[in-house]
Amino acid sequence: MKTFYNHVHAQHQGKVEMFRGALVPCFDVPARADHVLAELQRRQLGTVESPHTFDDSVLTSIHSPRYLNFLATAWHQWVALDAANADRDILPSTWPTRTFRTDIEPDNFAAKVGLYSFDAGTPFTSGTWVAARAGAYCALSAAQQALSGDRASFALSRPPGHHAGGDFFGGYCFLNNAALAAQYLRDHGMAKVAILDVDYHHGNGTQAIFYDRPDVFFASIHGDPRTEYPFYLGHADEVGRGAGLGANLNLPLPRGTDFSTWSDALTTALAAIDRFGADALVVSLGLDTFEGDPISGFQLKTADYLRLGERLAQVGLPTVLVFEGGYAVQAVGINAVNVLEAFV
Ligand code: SP5
Ligand code: ZN
Repeated sequence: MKTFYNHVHAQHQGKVEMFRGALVPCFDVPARADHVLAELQRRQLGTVESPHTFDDSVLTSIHSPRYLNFLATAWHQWVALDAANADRDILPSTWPTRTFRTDIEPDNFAAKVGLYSFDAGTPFTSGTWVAARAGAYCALSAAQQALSGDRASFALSRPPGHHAGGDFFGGYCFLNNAALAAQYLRDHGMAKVAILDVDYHHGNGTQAIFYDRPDVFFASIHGDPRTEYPFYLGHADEVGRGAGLGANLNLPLPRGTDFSTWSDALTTALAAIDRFGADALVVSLGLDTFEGDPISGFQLKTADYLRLGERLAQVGLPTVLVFEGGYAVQAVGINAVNVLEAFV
């Protein structure tokens, strides 16, 4: 199994995020990905390669040109406001909620940041664009590997991606790595692609991107959005729209859910993916379902990730696994590599 990894992920190193009226240290730290890399190397599981690069047209298969232009120029615009901003991260503070217009991109920089985001927990830093783009290239390279016949490939992307929509960032995500991989598979001969999102948080960005489409099935097992982030999407009655009706499956579970209940939801999700008849599977592999995760509420144990890897392999499809959340920094490497090792 090949892993795609680019060390420039570490250039995305947010300082603080907003939590209950205070700025607290970021949970998405570079060490997360580096623990996964170290564990892959310790167990000698496959090879680690640098991603290929891709044309901008590949990114615009999912993201709007004006959003990509914002991401590419945001840091320059920020420092141009005030040279002292070079030592501060960009954090949104104003948003166009209901009744506001989003068709006009404001000239004001803070207003632009709000237009293209949905929370104050996702700092944009000097290295964010370079890291996010390299992470997207990891996912696309992993998709290429699946197309060339590999049974499984892993994108060790950071920052994560599943909360990012076609034109917004949030939830620590900027480019939707799993969506880009799924679209790449669609554009290169795979007629039907399934995405299974096992991150603790609902993959609102991925769901939104494919909500109207019959060719990409999205299934997600996550904390109930009535109490869990990202709150405003991920309910069980969201089943797709128009031509995409029936191609979206949400399985929200309460805080405190353990592996036995979680595993029943996995059975439901995998049965639906089987009925859909996908040619390939993309897994949004969040490890924040772990009992020791500092911001999440499920109770999965380290050994449970071996069971998850076995179940994913039993689906029998070419599979692209994409790293998402998982904030118990010391455990995330072992848990992620448990999935991968059991899969292969
Ligand atoms: C990819 C991913 O997993 N994104 C998750 C983003 C969650 N952002 C909100 C975090 C809320 C932090 N709560 C702190 C609880 C401390 N006890
Ligand atoms: Zn998460």
